[in-house]
Amino acid sequence: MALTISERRAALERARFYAILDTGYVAPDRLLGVAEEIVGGGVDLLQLRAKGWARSEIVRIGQGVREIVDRASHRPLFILNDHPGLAEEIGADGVHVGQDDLAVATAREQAGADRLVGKSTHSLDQAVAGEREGADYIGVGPLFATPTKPDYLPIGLELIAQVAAKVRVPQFGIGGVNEKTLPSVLAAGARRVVIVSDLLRSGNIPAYCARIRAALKAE
Ligand code: TZP
Ligand code: MG
Repeated sequence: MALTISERRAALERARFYAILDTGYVAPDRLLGVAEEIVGGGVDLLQLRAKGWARSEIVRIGQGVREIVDRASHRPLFILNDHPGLAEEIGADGVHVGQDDLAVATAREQAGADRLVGKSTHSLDQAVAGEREGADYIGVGPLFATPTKPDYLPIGLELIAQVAAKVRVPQFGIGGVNEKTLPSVLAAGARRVVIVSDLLRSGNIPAYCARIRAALKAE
């Protein structure tokens, strides 16, 4: 059974560990296996990010990820990067848009009113604007230089506390978050993080997820 928007927002409020299944890091034939490992690792949110992929392929993999998420007893939220028009067909819990993508209201209109909309922000002004625009959550970053978004300048850790003081919707620190940087990110005041490359390149995804969850719980 699909969750209601209030159930989805409540799950988001509790969430702390957000993983992105980025097709830039995983061979196509490994994607569903990796999704299974990430979900089994107990993440709170899983995003499918398939830049440059054909819509039909995104739907195919997206539906596979949906089935994996549905089988998990802890029911993580499944977010689709971009493509709000595919959210219903895939059964995503929400979509994620960047600064150069559709406005939040337009994404929600296309995805359906019962789905979450998250937005990437790269400054305090953008974070405040993202909440005003109606985003259910915001990503704040890149905190550090990252191979996943090589063209972006790091914004630094000070922004975490500044955003927390001004924005009420859940905020996820993103960009260069890994096992080494996580303690500094938490010490800077972050409660929630997104991890992409460090997770996907780790040799043992379930063990990696367990260590991150333990570090988050200890804070
Ligand atoms: N948005 C800001 S940074 C980033 C995105 C999608 C990528 C973060 O990836 P990584 O590999 O965890 O640094
Ligand atoms: Mg985008």
